[in-house]
Amino acid sequence: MLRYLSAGESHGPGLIGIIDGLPSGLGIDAAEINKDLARRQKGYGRGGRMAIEKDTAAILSGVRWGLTLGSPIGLFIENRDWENWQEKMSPELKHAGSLAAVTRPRPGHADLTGMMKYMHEDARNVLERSSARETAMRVAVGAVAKALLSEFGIRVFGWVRGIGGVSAGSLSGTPASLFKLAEASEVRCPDAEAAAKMMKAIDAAKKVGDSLGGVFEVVITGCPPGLGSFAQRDLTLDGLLAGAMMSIQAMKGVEVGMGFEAAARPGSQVHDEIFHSAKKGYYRKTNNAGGIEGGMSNGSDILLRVAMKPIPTLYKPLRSVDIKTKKAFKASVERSDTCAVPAAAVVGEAVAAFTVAQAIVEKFGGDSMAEMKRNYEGYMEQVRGL
Ligand code: EPS
Repeated sequence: MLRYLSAGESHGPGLIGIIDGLPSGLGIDAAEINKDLARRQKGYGRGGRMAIEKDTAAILSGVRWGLTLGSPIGLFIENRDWENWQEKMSPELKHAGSLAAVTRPRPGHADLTGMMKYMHEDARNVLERSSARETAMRVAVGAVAKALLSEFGIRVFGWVRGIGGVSAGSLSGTPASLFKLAEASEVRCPDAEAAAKMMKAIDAAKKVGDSLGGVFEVVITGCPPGLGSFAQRDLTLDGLLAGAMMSIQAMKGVEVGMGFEAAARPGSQVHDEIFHSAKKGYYRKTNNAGGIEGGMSNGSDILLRVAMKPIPTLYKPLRSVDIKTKKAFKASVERSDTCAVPAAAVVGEAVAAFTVAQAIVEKFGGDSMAEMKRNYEGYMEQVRGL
């Protein structure tokens, strides 16, 4: 079983991650992890924090001379901002009270319900962990998962489809070519014309202290047929991917393939017909299913589309209530981003990569890469023979 846990507050010393269940003999390069961490930090509309941080992952365990050992991998990402918060976020009692409590919960954030649930009178005790700072570790863990996937020819691409109601036109090209265009764009959108409009929308929102959400897409290529299962509800690959996406802060909806549009069409215009040739084996000319049928990957590209709500921290704060006085007040203002959809696309890639890596480990098992690859090759030969 492949799993991971993370820990760490937004303004604590750093973020900790432990990945358990990877086979031995997998090549891990910290530079590849750091590349994705840098991608997450970029994007038009990001706020002041990203100017402070320069996220890099230290590999503390589980890797020796570039290869996994089969033991748990420990990762650490330092928060540079910790320098400014050592007393304010200190674990020591003697520093208690060195920062005023946050008592005006932000609508849309975890603040109020988190205070109720954990019996806190200071929303900081909630927001420190509910902050999207945590996604830095998700991206590091996702980069490790991508290393495993690349051994099986699986690649994960993410880009932005829309921001604040501005949407890209129809995107044609291979996932790799769209990804290349997106990487060159400040809002990570392959459509340059739409990207310029998105940046204008971000400028306008920033000017009035507002924030913007949007939609990103993740495409996974090279999956063998048969990851996930129809046999048990908690094994369906679409269920697992949708759940993983929804677990990212601020995500409000996930579509697979044609998504919600399929609900409005007759079946004859939705389902992908099946063909066979000696060269290609079984194949489909369309991919409305988004690469998943019956909870299993079917061998086509997996297509996911995810909606992110606008970040709830507004410089033009919404109405809230002070939890001490119960009087109406404007919500607290924390430093924030105007738009983080370009960064969310990178986080989406990471959680998708980890979820598919879990399915790969589940299906092909093995304690070493050699054992896993043997299992994979044997299965692929069997599939080709059908
Ligand atoms: C983030 C770090 C945070 C925010 C943002 C994402 O840092 P700080 O709170 O110090 O500014 O910039 O998180 C939110 C806006 C949020 O509401 O959680 C990061 O590393 O991505």
